[in-house]
Amino acid sequence: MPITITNVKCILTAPAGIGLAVVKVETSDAGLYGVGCATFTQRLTLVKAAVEDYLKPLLLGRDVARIEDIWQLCYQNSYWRNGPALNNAISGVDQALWDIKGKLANMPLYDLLGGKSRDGVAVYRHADGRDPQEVLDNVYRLKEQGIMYIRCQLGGYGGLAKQDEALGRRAQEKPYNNVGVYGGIKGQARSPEGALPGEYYDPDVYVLSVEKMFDYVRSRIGFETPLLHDVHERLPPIEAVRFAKRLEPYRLFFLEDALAPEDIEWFRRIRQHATVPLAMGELFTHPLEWKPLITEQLIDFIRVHISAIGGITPARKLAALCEAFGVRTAWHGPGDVSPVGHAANVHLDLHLHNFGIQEFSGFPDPLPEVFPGCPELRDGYLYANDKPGLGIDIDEKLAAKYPIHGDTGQFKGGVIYWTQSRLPDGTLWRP
Ligand code: GCO
Ligand code: MG
Repeated sequence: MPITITNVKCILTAPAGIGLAVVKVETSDAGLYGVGCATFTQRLTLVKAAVEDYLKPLLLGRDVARIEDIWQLCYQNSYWRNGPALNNAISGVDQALWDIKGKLANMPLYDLLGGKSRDGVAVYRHADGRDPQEVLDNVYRLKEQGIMYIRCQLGGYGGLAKQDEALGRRAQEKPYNNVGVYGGIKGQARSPEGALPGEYYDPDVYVLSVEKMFDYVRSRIGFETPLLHDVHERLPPIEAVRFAKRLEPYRLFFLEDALAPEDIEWFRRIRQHATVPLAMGELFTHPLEWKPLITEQLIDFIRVHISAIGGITPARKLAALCEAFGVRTAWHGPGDVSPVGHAANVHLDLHLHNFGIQEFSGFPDPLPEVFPGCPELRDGYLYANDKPGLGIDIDEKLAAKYPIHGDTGQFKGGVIYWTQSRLPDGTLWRP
């Protein structure tokens, strides 16, 4: 008698101030359930509706064992497909079904997938700062914690902020990434009279200051510490080509999101002019975005947000495609991946031969309390516990104490600010 799905629900919670979405799939076997990450923090209630209004009626009564069939069913059921909201909803179900399968097999997911290829997952963490010295201070701080790979950002992503009375906040004083300044170095953008509110930045100031920052850091720590940088799609394509070339002397481990998904054909130009290893993918939702980059070896690390491509089922297939072309994994691992999603990252990282590196944003309190079983970080490596499935749970009662709402750091009353990035003349530029 198959074990069947009896309930599918999407829990929204913001214990550490960033909105998270976790799907719980309950079954006909009393007490047996699975959890999965569905976190698209900018549109959480959309994901919840997709799960509870559409996937739940589709899935009730179906056999929990049929993960592949259920994934394909959810994927094509909406006819239009490959968008972030629906993919995240599917991911929540998919990860929960893998969690259930591990529990039934009494195996941690990494074992179910074929066992460990390594015993710990090397991570990179973020060193941010308002000036090169502050970045350097944070590099030293992370090295003292045993972190071996370090992403360096000068004032968040690319930009700089402009005080914004209309939006009632001083973005540049808002801490971001826990160490940096949200929106970057203030006071260097000029904008015309009457310019609209937004997170202003100047691409020229950005590239010139980051080049100086790496020169400053490298000249003081040498070249033994692998450093990374995230462009976050903030440059016109030709400027990204020039920037990649200019960063070659600083021997980066990788340069991330040098281009926006809309400009991926420019990776061919970057490859022609620069040898810096390239990482891309956190914004991807459609296979046609990653296929050419992998099959033409235009990138070196795939950076997808696993729930944004539909979960563990597609991630395994993507990793296999990457292995055939010498591309390694570097799954997206920011604060807007739930601890359940981080656990899924780590199980895949432990198993996959072509693992590259794992981004890790940390589990600030009270996340470990709301999500018992979080992977543990020790001396630069993440470790999953050996419990069956994903090895993590959600305490629903505790989660309910941290409702998502306007001022959870990313938006007020549903309006997100940090993605309202503008060039000095006020032109909106992708965030
Ligand atoms: C990263 C990402 C994030 C994103 C965030 C969007 O490299 O971790 O760029 O910082 O900006 O996940 O919601
Ligand atoms: Mg990024």
